[in-house]
Amino acid sequence: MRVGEVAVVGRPNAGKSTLVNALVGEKVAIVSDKPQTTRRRILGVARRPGSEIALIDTPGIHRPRYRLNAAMVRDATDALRSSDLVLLVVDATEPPGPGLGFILDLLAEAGTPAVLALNKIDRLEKTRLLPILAELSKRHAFREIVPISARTGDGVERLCAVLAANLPEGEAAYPEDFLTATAEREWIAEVIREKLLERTRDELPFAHAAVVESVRPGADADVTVVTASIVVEREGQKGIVVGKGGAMIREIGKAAREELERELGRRLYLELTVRVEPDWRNDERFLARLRETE
Ligand SMILES: Nc1nc2c(ncn2[C@@H]2O[C@H](COP(=O)(O)OP(=O)(O)OP(=O)(O)O)[C@@H](O)[C@H]2O)c(=O)[nH]1
Ligand SMILES: [Mg+2]
Repeated sequence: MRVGEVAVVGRPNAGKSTLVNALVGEKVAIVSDKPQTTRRRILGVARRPGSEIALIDTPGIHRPRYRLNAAMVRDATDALRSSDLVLLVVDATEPPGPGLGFILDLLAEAGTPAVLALNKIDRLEKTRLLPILAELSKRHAFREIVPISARTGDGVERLCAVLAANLPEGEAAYPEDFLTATAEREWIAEVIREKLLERTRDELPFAHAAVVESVRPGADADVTVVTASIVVEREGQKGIVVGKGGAMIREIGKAAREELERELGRRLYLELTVRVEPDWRNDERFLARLRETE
């Protein structure tokens, strides 16, 4: 068996979570078209005959301006240093800039072996691929560079084989049906965030958090009652999330409930509210509470 931990790192929005979901074969991480969607490490186990790959999805590495972001970047760099292998995901449609240079410096410094996945090739003309591959191979001694599309699945199985081949031999570390370590209430909060991210723009995607306050059985035995809140920084943002006559928050709640009911296989009653916590992104106590479930 090839077994080990692979830290999936890269710039925000490169497609790390999409790729982790594709490799695992189940949705273990939320995805959105906004940067900084993933805010903490997420484990997803990918199994193939002869291999068990513990993928650690991480927040995109960026220049942090708040304590929240400093903790996100720390999560990513810790994973990069402590894993058996790094999988660097690069968006092929973005010109390589200083942000990528910073990650390559981290890689060189950590000395962890690394594979590069050049993602989103479905959006690239074939003739443009070669010069990008040549440029990236000059920047770091990658074990291998694999062009992929996490969205269409193109190249993903080849990448999986490359990852396995670069892991040590060992014995399976997780029970056969184990996919992720995310606790249920944490996952509920993530799905709420995903539905909000799908429907908002500008500063809101960065300025919100979701907190699940309680999960308990309802009066009706087959219903679970969840109380949760979306936290924003200002009254104006609260107005946007609530929407006209409560339309937006109802829509977010409905979309989250429908997905969660499908995934959890039971009925949910989701009580969703919005509240303002000024400057929560710098509030150590609030951030500690967000991470409590880890
Ligand atoms: N066209 C195309 N889009 C992709 C591909 N992979 C991911 N995306 C899109 O890119 C966006 C970002 O994807 P995510 O998986 O959330 O990216 P991430 O790297 O996890 O982002 P952060 O968590 O914010 O760091 C989403 O809109 C995805 O649908 C791909 O192969 N092709
Ligand atoms: Mg992500």
